[in-house]
Amino acid sequence: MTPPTPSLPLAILPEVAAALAAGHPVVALESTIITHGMPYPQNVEMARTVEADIRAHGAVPATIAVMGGLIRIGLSPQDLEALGQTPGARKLSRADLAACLVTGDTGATTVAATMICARLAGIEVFATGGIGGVHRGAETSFDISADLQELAQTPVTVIAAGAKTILDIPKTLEVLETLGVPVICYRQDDFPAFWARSCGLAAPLRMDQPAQIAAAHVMRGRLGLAGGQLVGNPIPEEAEIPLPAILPMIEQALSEAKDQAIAAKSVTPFLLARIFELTEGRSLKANIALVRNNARLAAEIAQEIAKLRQSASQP
Ligand code: PSU
Ligand code: MN
Repeated sequence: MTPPTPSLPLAILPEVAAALAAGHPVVALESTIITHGMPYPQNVEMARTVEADIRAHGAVPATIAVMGGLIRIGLSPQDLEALGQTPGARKLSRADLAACLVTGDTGATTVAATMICARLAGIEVFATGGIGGVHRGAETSFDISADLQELAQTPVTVIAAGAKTILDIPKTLEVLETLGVPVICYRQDDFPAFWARSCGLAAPLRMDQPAQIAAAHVMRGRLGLAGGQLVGNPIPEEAEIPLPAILPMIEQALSEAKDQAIAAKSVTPFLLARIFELTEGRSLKANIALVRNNARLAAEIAQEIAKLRQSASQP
C-alpha cells in the first residue's frame, strides 16, 4: 500500500496510522449509521462495541467522519460521543464530501463516502450494516443509492448483511451485476436481507473462507479491475427477524414516506427511524447484532489481506 499523500485533508488517529505503516489489518467503519441510522445513546454504544469487536478479532478499527475540515480516519472516544450527539450532522455521499470539508461542517459518511475515505487512507476492508441500493418504485423516482456506483469504482471490500427490504433487492442485484460488482455471499447461497438471513434470491457468488474473499480482493487489484467487492454476511440466527414479521412495518413506513413526500437523502433515514419505532426497538437489537457480526468477519478478511500483502512484499 502506498502511504496517503501528505497534502490530503486527512487526520489519521495515531493507532490507525501505526497499524497502516506496519501493514497490520485495519477495518474502516462508516458514521451515517451512527448519526442517521440509530438513536442516541444506542448509536454511540453500538459504535464502541463494534470497535471492540474488531480489536478482539485482531484488527484496528477506524471509524470515519468529517469534522473541522478534515477527514477523520479513526475517532477518539470523545469525538465518537460528540458525533453521536450532533443532530445536525450532514449525511455525506460522494457528491457532498468536498463541500463539507470546505465549509467545516460535521459530516457522517455513508457507504460510498466511507469507501472513498478508506481508499485515501490505504484501508481495504470496511464493515457496515446494510448498503444503499435501488429503492422500490425506482422506475418512477430514479432513487438509486450512490453506494452502488461506488462499489463499481473504489477498491474496498465491503461487508454488509445484504440490503434492507425497504429496497428492491432484485433490482439492486441487477444493477450490481451491470456495474461489474462481485456480490459474494458468505457461507450460504442466498443474498441476505438485513434482518432476515435470506431474501429468497441466490447471490451470484459464494465463498466460505475469509482467506478466499481476501485473495479475490487482491486478485482484482492484480487484474487492474476498478471497484470493490460486496460481501453479504447473514445476520446471526438468534437475532433474525423473519421477513413475515418485518414486512408489514416496512410497508407502513414506505406508505408514510410517500404520504409525507419524503425524498432524496431523507428517504433512508426516515424509513430506518420509522421501522425502529414500529418494531419497538426489536429492529435496533437485530441491527446491532448484525453489524457486530460483520465487524468480526471484516477483521478476519483484513488479516488475510495483510498476510497476502506481506508475503508479496517479501523478496
Ligand atoms: N441502509 C441501512 N442502514 C444505514 C444505511 C443504509 O440499512 O445506516 C445508510 C448507509 O450509510 C448507506 C446510506 O450508505 O444509508 C445510503 O443512503 P442513500 O440510500 O441515501 O444512498
Ligand atoms: Mn437515494
